[in-house]
Amino acid sequence: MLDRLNKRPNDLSAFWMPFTANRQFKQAPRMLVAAKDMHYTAEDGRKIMDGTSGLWCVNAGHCRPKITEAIQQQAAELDYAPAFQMGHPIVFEFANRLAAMAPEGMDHVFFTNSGSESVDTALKIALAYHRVKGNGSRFRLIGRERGYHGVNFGGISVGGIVTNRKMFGTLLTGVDHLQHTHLPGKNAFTRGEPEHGGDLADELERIVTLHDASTVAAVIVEPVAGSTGVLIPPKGYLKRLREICDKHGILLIFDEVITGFGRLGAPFAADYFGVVPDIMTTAKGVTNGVIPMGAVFVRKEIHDAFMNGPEHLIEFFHGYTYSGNPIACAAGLATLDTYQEEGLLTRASELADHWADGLHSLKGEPHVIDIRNIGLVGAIELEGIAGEPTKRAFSAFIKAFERGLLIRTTGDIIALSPPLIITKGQIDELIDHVREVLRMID
Ligand code: PXG
Repeated sequence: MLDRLNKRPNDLSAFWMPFTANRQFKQAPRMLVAAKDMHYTAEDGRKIMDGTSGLWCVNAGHCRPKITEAIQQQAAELDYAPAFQMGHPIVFEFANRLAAMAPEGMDHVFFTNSGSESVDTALKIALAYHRVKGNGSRFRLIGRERGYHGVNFGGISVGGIVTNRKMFGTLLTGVDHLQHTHLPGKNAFTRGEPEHGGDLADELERIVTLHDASTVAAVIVEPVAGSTGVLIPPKGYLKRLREICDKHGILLIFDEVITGFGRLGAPFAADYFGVVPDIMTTAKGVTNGVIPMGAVFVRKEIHDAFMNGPEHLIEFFHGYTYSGNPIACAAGLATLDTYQEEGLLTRASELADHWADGLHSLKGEPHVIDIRNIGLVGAIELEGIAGEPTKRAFSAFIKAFERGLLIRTTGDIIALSPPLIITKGQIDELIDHVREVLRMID
């Protein structure tokens, strides 16, 4: 039951909250009750600026009318259609629209319901691809330290965030990891792509030599690692990964769950860096975060490799009840319309300098040991309190929320990724908020 005055439920106990300090939250809940464009409304009526696009997903800002209307109309017309052995028009239309905007050659789309599902789908496509090509010995998957690829078993196996892995048994076997590219000693306070560390891609050559290329199926990386605290690829790093994969017949997977749909100032990170992977995982911004959905893009050769054998047989034993759900597709089409009408897929490139100036003006504020930026993403790394990691950034998060700004923290890093509709004036406001918060916390 809701208390209609303050909209707060009178019992918070049943809901086990994801990736949340449940006990802390339930003692002092932070409730959001409405949202519009750049702002949330908290239950006490305060406006909270969204410095994180929700969780890196609401790229066009909140409660955009076109998207709302599309969802309402679709829900009234065709609410659900079976995803297996049946079709409905809007899912084909949406796949075509996505393929048309994807990097060159990525012209087939497999729908999922989240980034985690997109990642596990991509890993399965990679393994099965080698097998249908007669290369079943290629079973190894290579991820990277500090990588985040969602929370399903495939994703945490190739992922490199220790807390997300250590409780969950043996994970997938046959996985190895590249070193992460975070070199604060050399690259601290770099604007954009760091100078140092491009050669870390050569470690892939070493790993491939160790296992032999004939056992390696795919390499998966986030072009810009988001969740771990915004690690930007050093100059030349992604190109070098591409070259090594090509040399050895290994598939390159870009996890673009965060970087997709305009976050860097180009539709995808593949466009931004001029490096096209073989498989690309997306979610979040594909529907502006409004309805759960993910989309895995694959190259024609990969898709076509499955299209053999008797035509009445299923080619790929994988899919979800809600793959290509009609309401999600309607939300997605309206989202693409909104992005296109407002130029949002490239808007971050127009704002990037102003954003970088603002962020780097925080150098010298208390506790700040590094600042990183690219497109409309930024990170401010704080010196942790001795013996109490994460505490300082978490108190920044609480203080910021009290003062009307939503930020994300991971470890002792503040991550920022505002909706792509943000104005320069609002960027200044956001940065001023952060500055004040840094001066307030212990
Ligand atoms: N891959 C990447 C690169 C991600 O960033 C996922 C996969 C998983 O997506 P789903 O939809 O299953 O959550 C993600 C998700 C944060 C944060 O603040 C990041 C994510 C999710 C929630 C919070 O760092 N990324």
